[in-house]
Amino acid sequence: MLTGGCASEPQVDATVLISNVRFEPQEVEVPVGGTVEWRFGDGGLLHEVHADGVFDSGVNGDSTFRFTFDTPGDVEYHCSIHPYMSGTVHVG
Ligand SMILES: [Cu+2]
Repeated sequence: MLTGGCASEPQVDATVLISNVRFEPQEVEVPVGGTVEWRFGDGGLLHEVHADGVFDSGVNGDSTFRFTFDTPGDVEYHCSIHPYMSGTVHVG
């Protein structure tokens, strides 16, 4: 753990690895106000995590994307580049 970093860095409640052109795991569950982190770890292959009207990671190949979910419910998302890649975040 680094010290002296940004103290307001949100806690991550669930992590999704993007690897082998799929989301791993495909479904995660977080509390309301929980944060999910997607790790782009597909050898540089570009992906874009997208949920209509909720969030979009932008095209990304080797970094991470975080989103905090403030509304209870299920959020289905997919990869804009590979529409057959899909996942669900269960909030609350
Ligand atoms: Cu993709």
